Amino acid sequence: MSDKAARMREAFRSKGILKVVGAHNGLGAKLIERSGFDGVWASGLEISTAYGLPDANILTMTENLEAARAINEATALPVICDCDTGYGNASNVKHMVKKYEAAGLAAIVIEDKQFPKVNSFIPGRQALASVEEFVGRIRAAKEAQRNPHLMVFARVEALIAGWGMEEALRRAAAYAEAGADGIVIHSKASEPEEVFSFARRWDRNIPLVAIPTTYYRVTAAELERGGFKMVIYANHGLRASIRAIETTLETIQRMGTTADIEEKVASLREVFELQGMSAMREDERRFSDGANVQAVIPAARDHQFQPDLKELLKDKPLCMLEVGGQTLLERQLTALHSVGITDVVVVGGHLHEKLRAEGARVLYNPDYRKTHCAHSILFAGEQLKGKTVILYSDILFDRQILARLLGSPHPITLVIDRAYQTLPTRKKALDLVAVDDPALPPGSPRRLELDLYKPIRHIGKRLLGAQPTHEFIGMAFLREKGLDVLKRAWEQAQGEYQGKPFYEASSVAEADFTDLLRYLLDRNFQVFGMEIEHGWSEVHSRSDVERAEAHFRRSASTLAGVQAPSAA
Ligand code: SPV
Ligand code: MG
Repeated sequence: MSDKAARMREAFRSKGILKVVGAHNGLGAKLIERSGFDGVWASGLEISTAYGLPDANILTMTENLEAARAINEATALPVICDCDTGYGNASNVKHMVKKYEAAGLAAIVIEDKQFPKVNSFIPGRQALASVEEFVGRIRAAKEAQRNPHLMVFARVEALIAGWGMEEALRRAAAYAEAGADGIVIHSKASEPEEVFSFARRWDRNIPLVAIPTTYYRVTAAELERGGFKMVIYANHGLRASIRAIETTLETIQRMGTTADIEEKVASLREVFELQGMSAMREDERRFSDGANVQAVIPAARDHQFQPDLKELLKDKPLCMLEVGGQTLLERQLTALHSVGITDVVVVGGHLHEKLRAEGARVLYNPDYRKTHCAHSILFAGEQLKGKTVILYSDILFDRQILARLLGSPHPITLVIDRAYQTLPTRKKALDLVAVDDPALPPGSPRRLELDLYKPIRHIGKRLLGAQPTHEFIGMAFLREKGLDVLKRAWEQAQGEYQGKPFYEASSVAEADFTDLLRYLLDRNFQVFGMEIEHGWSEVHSRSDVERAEAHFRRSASTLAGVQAPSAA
């Protein structure tokens, strides 16, 4: 039953007394739902107060409807709407019912006073409508409704206006006769006796509702025993929040700091939870480019051959190295998550027992000493399916690069950096790339199209006979076809190159990913490079670590801790 009106009718039949609490916005509704109540009262008093205005029909029907709509949309609970007098005569009521019903509200309550009304607890000015005229409003409401489940409650104000019990009963009976689905009998007495005596004499088979604002000692169980089917705690959320806000403000003013109240107020985490932030993040993940993409991080290698990291890496693999308070792997996982990639396989080897990869699967390549990167990537074997990101475990990078990479239409795309040519010479043998499209000579006209993806001609540590144009950064994106081709190539190469060197590797087992890519290029399979300029760093030396640390310090101070730095 998705219709809240239908569900509420059902609840009246199947449950004991329904407990309903007043709200003026979606937040109130959520808190009420979280506390296990049966419904939300879209209270005129609360909504007026939230605007800082008297509860006296100052707000228009549209404004009250907007508030009720926001309340309704924030909760799965049925919302019972305080519609005051119905904003005029029977014609106004008809229009109003159409609008409230269309907004999916479960019930409306109209009171038998004259428009403009004032709140029932304001002495004087509680002028009642004539019974006949109000009966017209009820009949108009019932005639206007299209959803047979929508409940129309008549609220009897005779006790409030001081017209006595007989008048209250006479009116309630007339409204029931006119088709009202329930009666709210309102009272400003400090004891419940008045409403109990009404209920004792009530002989119709439609539910009675109490609003025990002034006779607050009464319990829900007593009201239930007295014949009531619903109790509305009309304004207690509002009143509680006024007091809590005031106390907080007074403390801040007096202390000149929020230090004393930090522990007493709701945490931002709780606030985000109430907003539905985690559900939103989950949606973003599901609908993002990265949904259905997996990642493989080969992290099996012993990087202790990097001399100035020897000390730092004596008891952990490189991906567990902390840079700026987080390990390389944590930073990579955060970047992957930020583009929606949550299916991550980390292939460990050297000191794999020290791998901590929260939310990722860790595979152990026991042959890590005798094998190399290509083996580690393809070691994931059967577990590799569909779109796949390959990410070397020794790089930090701007997550925008990763986000852009996922947009590549090509079967295999490598991220290639053209800035490498301008960098000081590095000791390590680099993964070099040559593409057809060299840098533009000075004086070239501006190009409109950005040739983001460039066909790769050569790749390797040495490019025999070709001028390197880029460096492969250790990040690649394989679409389904690219992954299939890579897997098949790996199998073929095992047979073809058994016992022989494989490009720059002394055997296939020791092949680097670039050797395997070369094998593909030699078989005329087109691999593309996505060009970048800077925005990443390998971590192979103490100076790499220091530069990265400085970067994270700078980003943290620029962003003043509001947002995570963008480099992974
Ligand atoms: C409201 O909450 O606006 C009500 C209930 O109408 S009472 O304030 O008790 O009249
Ligand atoms: Mg009201």
